[in-house]
Amino acid sequence: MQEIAPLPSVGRNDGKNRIMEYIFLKSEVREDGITIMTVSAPKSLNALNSTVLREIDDFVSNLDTQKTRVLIITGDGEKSFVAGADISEMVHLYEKEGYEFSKLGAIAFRKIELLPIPVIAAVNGFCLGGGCELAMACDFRYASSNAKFGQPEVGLGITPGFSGTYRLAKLIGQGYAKEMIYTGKAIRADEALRIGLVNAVYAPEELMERVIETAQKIVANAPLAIRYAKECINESYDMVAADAIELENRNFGKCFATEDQKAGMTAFLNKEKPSFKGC
Ligand code: DAK
Repeated sequence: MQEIAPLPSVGRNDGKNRIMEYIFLKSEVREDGITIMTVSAPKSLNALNSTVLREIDDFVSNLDTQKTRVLIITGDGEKSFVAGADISEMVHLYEKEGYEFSKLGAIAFRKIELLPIPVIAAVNGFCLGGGCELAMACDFRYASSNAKFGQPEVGLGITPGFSGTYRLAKLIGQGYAKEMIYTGKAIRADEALRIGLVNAVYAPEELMERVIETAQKIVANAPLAIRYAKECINESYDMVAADAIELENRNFGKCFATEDQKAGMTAFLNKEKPSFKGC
């Protein structure tokens, strides 16, 4: 039986700042409030091994969501977003390790879903299995025209994991989800657009520019209002209508305790552009 390797790379402190050093992640923290996290395991088309999953967890857990207002997740290179969980690692696992591996991904992806800021997946190629599950943990997805989406797990003798069965069915409906999962077939970006798995498709060379454009529009809005709206949309999925409406009422009310609500409405009445502080 193979043990899951201990995390070989995490952030460290240099006395003042936390320094992130990862093997399989690259990150760019931009001045405009946008951070880009890139999964980078080029030899395996950015497949997710347990170290990548731990690094994603570490990255997301330590992201400064005051400074970063939108997170973009993408894959390194032109061919692949993430080609799934790492089959060369999974082949050696037995039940207990399979369960641990599953938890690693499920916990990391849930942290992405629950981040108090929007997360956009820029899907730049193969988006298979665990890759599709990573993309689905993001708030929404833009794809390049060469992207391919699929849940090929049953062809490997396993079920989709990392909450794939749950999120895919919620996102595109049970019929399409079951067809994708039972057949394991990959679908093209235009088909993913048609069934609502992605919001938009762009030429590969245009993709990141378009994602950043959308992220900048989000950054211009009130961060707390976005945070409360995200919480309502995420949580109301699992609620009965009365609870969902009450949560919305509460979060709407909370906005009136913010300076940004006064700033936004005053700017509108003065025919000015608002400037939001996030408080
Ligand atoms: N894992 C490991 N290595 C991979 C990989 C993967 N998922 N995908 C690609 N690679 C490696 C290839 O083995 C190859 O390595 P070398 O032979 O060069 O050493 C290299 O990347 C380039 O790949 P190809 O030579 O195959 O490139 P092609 O362009 O010909 O094909 C492809 C690209 C993406 C169509 C093909 O590589 C492919 O079919 N890859 C596997 C895709 C796949 O089946 N992905 C799903 C993996 S299963 C769960 C939790 C999680 C999951 C399941 C359950 N529980 C909690 C229950 C998740 C499961 C998965 O994601």
